[in-house]
Amino acid sequence: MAVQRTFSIIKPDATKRNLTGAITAKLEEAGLRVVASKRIRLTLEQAQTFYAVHKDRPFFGELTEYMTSEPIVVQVLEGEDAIAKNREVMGATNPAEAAEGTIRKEFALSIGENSVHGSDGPDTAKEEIAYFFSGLEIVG
Ligand code: RTP
Ligand code: MG
Repeated sequence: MAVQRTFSIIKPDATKRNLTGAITAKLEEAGLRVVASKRIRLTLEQAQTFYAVHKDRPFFGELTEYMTSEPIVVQVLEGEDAIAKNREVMGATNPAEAAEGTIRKEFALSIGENSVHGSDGPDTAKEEIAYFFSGLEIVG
């Protein structure tokens, strides 16, 4: 597997509880390198654009409100097989189903307030990175 980049978000429930460092440590321990990082506050319009794929789902309103409720930390992660590796260390969407040792098992509060986002494939990784970062902000 080649070196890949993926996009990660430390979500509002986690920044609010001061877990940015603890979550970043888990990502780094999994072999992922943080090659870009910034703390931002999403507008509702930005959250709706980012999660447009879920616009017809019943939780869309709740999800986009939540994502704007506190600052988030957006990151680009780099490493061997980074997309799958990040999904693995995040754990299942629902923390009740997440494996031991994963970020969501350890930190997530609920299926909605689940502490992290990670791109689900190469195309979304590319799109999501480009939505939040310019080339100059990513230093590999
Ligand atoms: P993410 O996109 O945030 O990395 O998470 P994911 O792939 O594991 O989950 P996805 O199905 O893409 O859902 C996106 C986010 O929507 C919230 N959600 N709430 N209330 C619910 O039933 C529900 N289902 C999903 C979660 O914050 C999830 O991460
Ligand atoms: Mg997803």
